[in-house]
Amino acid sequence: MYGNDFTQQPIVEIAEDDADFQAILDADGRIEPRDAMPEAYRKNLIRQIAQHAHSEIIGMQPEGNWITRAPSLKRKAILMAKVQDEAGHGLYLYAAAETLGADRADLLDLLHTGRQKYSSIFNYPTLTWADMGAIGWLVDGAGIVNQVPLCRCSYGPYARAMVRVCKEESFHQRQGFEILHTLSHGTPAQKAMAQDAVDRWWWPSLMMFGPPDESSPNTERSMRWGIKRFSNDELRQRFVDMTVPQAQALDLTLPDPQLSWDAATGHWEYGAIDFTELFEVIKGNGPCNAQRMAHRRRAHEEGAWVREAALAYATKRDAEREAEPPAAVA
Ligand code: BYC
Repeated sequence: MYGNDFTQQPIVEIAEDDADFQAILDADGRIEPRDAMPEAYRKNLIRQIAQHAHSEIIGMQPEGNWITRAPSLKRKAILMAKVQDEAGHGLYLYAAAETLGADRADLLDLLHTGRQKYSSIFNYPTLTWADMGAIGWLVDGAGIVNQVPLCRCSYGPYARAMVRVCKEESFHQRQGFEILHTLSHGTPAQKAMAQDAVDRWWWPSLMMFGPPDESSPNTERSMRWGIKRFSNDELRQRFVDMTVPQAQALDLTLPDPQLSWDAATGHWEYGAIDFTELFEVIKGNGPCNAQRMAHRRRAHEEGAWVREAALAYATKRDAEREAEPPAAVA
C-alpha cells in the first residue's frame, strides 16, 4: 500500500526487461505509485486511464440530455444519481492517473485539444427515453464486461478504483434493463420505442471493445504487463454471450440476423462488425463528436471559477494548519 506522500517521491525508471518488475507481474502482484517501473509501462497506463476518465465525464452528456425529460420523479432521481456516479468515476480515474505523475490539468488539455481519445460510444445521440434503458443495459453492460478484469490490473490504484466503479456500473446496468423491461411490456408504441433504441445501440456497443485483435496495437503489450487481462475480441464475445439471453428475457430482438448459437464452441456467433464506422467515430466524424467536445470545453471554461475557489480555500486551509500545528499526542 502507499500513503498520501507518494508525490514527494521521485519517479524511478527501470528497463523494460527488469527482473524484479517482471517477478512482481509473474507473481500477480501489484505495482504501486512510485515503485520503479519502465517508462513505457507508466506511459501506457496514463494513456489508458486518462482516456477511460475522459470517457466517464463525456459519458455524462448523452444521459444528462434526458434528466429534464425523465417520465417520472423517480426516474429523474435515478438518472441524476447515475450521471453523478459517472462524474465520480472520472474523479477516481483522474486521481489514479495522477499517482503516475500525470497532471490533471494537462490531461484535460489533451482531451480538449483532441490529442487524447474518449470512448466512441458517447458520440451517438439519445433520441428517446428508451435510449436511457439501452445505454444502461448495453453500454454499461459492455462497460462491466470490459472493466471487471481491470479490477485485477497490475497497477494497484487503477485496479482498486475499478472495484467501486464496477459495483456502481452493475446498478446502472440493472436500471437500464428495468427501463427496457417496463417499456417492452407496455403499450405497442412503448415496445416499438424500446426496440428502436436497441436497434441503434447494439452495434456501437460491440464497437466499444475496440478494434479486432489483429488490428489492436496496444493489446499485446498491455496483456504482457497485466494491464489488460483479455483481448478486445475475447471480451466482445463474452458480452454477446451474456446479452443474448437477456434480450430474450426482455422480449426484444438484437439487430443481427446472423446471431446463432454454436453448440460446438458454446458461444453465440455474430455478424460482421462495420469497423470503418468505429474508426470514423474515433477520428472525430461520429454523429455527435463536435457537439460533445464543444459542450465539454464550455463546461470546463464555465467551471473555472469553481476550481479557483477550491484552490483558494485549500491554500487558506493549509496556511491555517501550518500556523496552528495539531497538538502533540501525549
Ligand atoms: N473508442 O490497441 P487498442 C464506460 C483506440 S467508459 C475510442 O485496442 P487498447 C462507461 C485506443 O485508445 C468506456 N477509441 O487499444 C462510461 C487506441 O488508441 P491510442 C471506456 C478507441 O487501449 C460512462 C486505438 O483505438 N472504457 O464504459 O488496448 C457510462 C487502438 O485500440 C476505442 C474504457 O476506457 C473506442 N471504442 O484497448 C457508461 C476501459 N477502442 O490510445 C459506461 C479501459 C479503441 O493508442 N480501456 N480505441 O491512441 C480499455 O479497456 C482499452 O483501452 C480499450 C481499447 C479496450 C478501450
